[in-house]
Amino acid sequence: MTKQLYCFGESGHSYKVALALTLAEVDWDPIFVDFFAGGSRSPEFRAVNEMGECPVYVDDDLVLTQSGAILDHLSKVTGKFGGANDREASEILRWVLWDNHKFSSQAGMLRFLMNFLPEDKRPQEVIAFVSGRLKAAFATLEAHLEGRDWIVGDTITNADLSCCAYLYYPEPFGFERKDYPNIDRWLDRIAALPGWKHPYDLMRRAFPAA
Ligand SMILES: N[C@@H](CCC(=O)N[C@@H](CS)C(=O)NCC(=O)O)C(=O)O
Repeated sequence: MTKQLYCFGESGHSYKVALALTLAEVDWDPIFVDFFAGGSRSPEFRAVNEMGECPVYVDDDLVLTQSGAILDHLSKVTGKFGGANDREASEILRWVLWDNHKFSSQAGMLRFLMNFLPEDKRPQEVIAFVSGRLKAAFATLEAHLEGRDWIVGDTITNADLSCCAYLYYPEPFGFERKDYPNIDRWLDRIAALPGWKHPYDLMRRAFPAA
């Protein structure tokens, strides 16, 4: 049976998994969740994921949520992106946890507040606070990538797939690639991998292109 991913184009957390599946050449079908119309809050969706979040990965009787857990599962199945040894696997986990706590979580929230909320509902104080925290996280990643091609080891891993998730989107949230040359080169490196696709080319968007 083809694997399925509950997702939507604007969801960077979903993109992590969509990209892992695509780069690993696994057949999968997206199931569109109309997030901005409350799709992740419906009783039907809650029955699929009690946490009310995308992505949800379905493979036969396996239903798995949390992008980090899904990436880890896919590595076990495909043998890809999980690191070369136990030490690298622990390093990858460290960055995936950091990403979920400090990086993609804040980037996703900020991009939502600055682009998808109606203009008169955008909370400027919250935007300023989250922007400051996200800037510090960008500095952490930029420094780590100094002299490195990949976040962990010498090839792409789940650490890269997790951390890059929000950085190819066009909607502004204070991230300019020119301000972070190491991140800029790293994003080009990922995008040059055979089979790479932009999130909007992998998953249906809720907001069509302007
Ligand atoms: N840590 C989760 C975050 C997932 C997440 O926040 N997904 C967003 C869409 S990008 C969502 O569904 N949010 C619903 C909500 O916050 O109510 C993961 O990595 O899967």
